[in-house]
Amino acid sequence: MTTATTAASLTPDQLAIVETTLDFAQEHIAPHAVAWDQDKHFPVDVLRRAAALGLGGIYVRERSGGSALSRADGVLVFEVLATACPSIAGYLSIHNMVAWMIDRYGDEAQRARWLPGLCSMADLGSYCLTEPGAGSDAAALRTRAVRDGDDYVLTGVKQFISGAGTSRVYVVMARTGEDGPGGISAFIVERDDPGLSFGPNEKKMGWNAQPTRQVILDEVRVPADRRLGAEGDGFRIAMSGLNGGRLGIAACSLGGGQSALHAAQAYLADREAFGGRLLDAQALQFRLADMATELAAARALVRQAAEALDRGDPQAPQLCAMAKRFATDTGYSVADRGLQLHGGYGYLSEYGMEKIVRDLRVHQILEGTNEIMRLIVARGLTGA
Ligand code: FAD
Ligand code: 2MC
Repeated sequence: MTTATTAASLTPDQLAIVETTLDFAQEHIAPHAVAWDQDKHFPVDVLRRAAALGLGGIYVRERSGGSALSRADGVLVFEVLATACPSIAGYLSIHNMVAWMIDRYGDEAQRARWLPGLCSMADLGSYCLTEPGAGSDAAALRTRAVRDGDDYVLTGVKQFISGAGTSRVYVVMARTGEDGPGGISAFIVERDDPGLSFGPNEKKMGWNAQPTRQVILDEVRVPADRRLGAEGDGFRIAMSGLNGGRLGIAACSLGGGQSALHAAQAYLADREAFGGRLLDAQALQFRLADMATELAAARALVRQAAEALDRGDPQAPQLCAMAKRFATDTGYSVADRGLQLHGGYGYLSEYGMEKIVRDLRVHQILEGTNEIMRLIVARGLTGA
């Protein structure tokens, strides 16, 4: 949700995007978010409604059927959606990363084949990099894609895949060559390809409104035209997708934190103790002031990184890592303080606060842990 300060710096188009997305989030997501979390319900119908507003292919070119928005626009969308539910917004960010990768690195035939379904969200997308033995050290992945005539045969296991089982389109990073990042290629695998199966839906602390499963590839044979980009380019493609993905997750943390701040302020205005409103206690006002200040700082950094990515600044990967680290730590900390300000009620599910805390916790882990974000920033500083 934009504050008065950020609203002043938005273009009329961006203000319209924020307004439309906010209306959608408040009408179609917020009223159901707590129940979806409890029931572990993945609301694919609501995602398709979001796609009707252009949110299925946010960064996809218009001629490929997308909305052709910038990253600076995208972070506004994800912040607003996450005020209603960080888990739904987080999945949508991943889906958009997949759609963008196919638009950016695919050929005409691949764009024509997969983007209409992804943009309308008739088909959902998943991003498959992590493996049981390779998470932070993603370049150590062991899933193999062996060339066999006009086909590749993929074998391996992908771990923690968001949307898996429900998604139809999987961008899978697999090894076609030597050890290390240079031996990795990217492939598009479909849910119905023989040999593809899924593990059980993981039981998680948060992000319960979307499934997380293993993706198991047992000699999945795909034609060579399923390769995305050149052989050996898969790691760079995967990383370039994550630059934008990290901004999306950062923005989702801003949205979750912002809604926790609003809820805490409303709660303190309503709650009476010691002969007056809790909101009139200066100690608590100062807590709100700190929460608002930290969110504003994080929002400014996310925006700066998004603008850097939009203009192709060579420092963009470092800025995206900084923004992801800072905004996800800030969002989690603000949400936790918002819970504390609700006293015991913050701990009850029906108030929605504990859900925000649980949902935002994983943002410090996925799309590169915050330790890995520090590693990326430090490498940029030291040139190591
Ligand atoms: P590890 O790499 O084993 O790390 C363990 C700990 O060591 C961490 O604290 C880490 O920060 C630290 N560490 C590791 N290396 C270093 C280092 N060099 N310096 C300092 N600290 C270090 N992956 C996908 O590909 N697609 C998805 O859709 C997806 N969705 C996910 C959804 C959920 C709910 C979760 C929990 C994860 C998801 N992931 C997904 C995986 C996620 O990206 C990884 O969990 C993450 O990258 C960390 O990898 P790991 O779990 O193997 O931890
Ligand atoms: N943007 C563009 N290119 C990048 C890049 C980035 N952010 N990061 C690396 N590259 C390029 C790099 O420039 C190099 O290219 P070239 O060969 O042309 O020189 C190549 O990729 C190899 O990079 P490194 O030498 O830096 O590779 P290394 O193995 O040392 O470390 C590291 C890379 C640690 C930064 C990477 O493995 C990483 O980001 N790990 C975290 C994994 C991760 O984020 N997983 C998220 C899974 S998805 C998820 O969680 C979801 C919820 C969807």
